[in-house]
Amino acid sequence: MLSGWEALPESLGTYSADIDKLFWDITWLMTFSFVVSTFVMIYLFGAFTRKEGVKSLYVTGESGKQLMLIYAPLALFVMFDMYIDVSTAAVWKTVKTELPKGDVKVHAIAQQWAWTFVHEGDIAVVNELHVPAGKVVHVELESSDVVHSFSIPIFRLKQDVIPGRIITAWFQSKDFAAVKAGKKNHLTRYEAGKGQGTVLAPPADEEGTASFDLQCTEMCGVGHGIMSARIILHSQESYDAWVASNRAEQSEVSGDDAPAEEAPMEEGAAEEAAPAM
Ligand SMILES: [Cu+2]
Repeated sequence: MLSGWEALPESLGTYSADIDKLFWDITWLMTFSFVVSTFVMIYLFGAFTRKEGVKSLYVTGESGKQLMLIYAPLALFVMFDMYIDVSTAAVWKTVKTELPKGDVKVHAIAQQWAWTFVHEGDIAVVNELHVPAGKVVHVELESSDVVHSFSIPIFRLKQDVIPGRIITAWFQSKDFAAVKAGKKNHLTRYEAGKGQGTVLAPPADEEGTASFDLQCTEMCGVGHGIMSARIILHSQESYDAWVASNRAEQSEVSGDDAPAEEAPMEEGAAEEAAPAM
């Protein structure tokens, strides 16, 4: 049973509410169109069914009244289309064609079936994207094998990741206090043996962080279903501390006087050195 079911996840990005508005506009326009056309069709089946002693009509659709019946609904649907096209174009421009100046840049490498995020200071982490809340983040997306899709549901961001190209996606979360206040305290997700839609408590956040789902949304092979990751939004202080401590750890790993086998390797840290950017 889907207890705790919600239509959409939290909306915590600067443009996520615009995308939700488009989603609901299109949903209601299509629902209206579907319901009206279905009822008209059912009515016509009954009204114009074969009747004893009544000859069928030969309708050419040329009289003024008949033309009205054709063009009035057509005009209505064209208006719906125009409304959707115009409002979509405005949001598309914001999300996809205009890249605002970035505060933070992350390089993301998709492969079957994991994400490697190379943060500032060459901090490479597998399946964990760390960013400061409230800042414009540029994510340079690259694939080392097949087409993947980078998706962060709370921002309503989706971007295909294409081998041979580097595509820059961007997002900006609400500020940290708003993110914390907006985070729902449950996740509806799959857990083996319990079935789809099981309500689970999310993993506990560390002080100064809030974590959310990040996933691949392109069928990219047999392990596609396990290609999920986390985005960890930090308060500015927490982010600065995270960068400082991980940068120090990484330089210890690569330092001449620190033998690699003694260097602490954080769980989830990349096995290999960060690729040159
Ligand atoms: Cu994938």
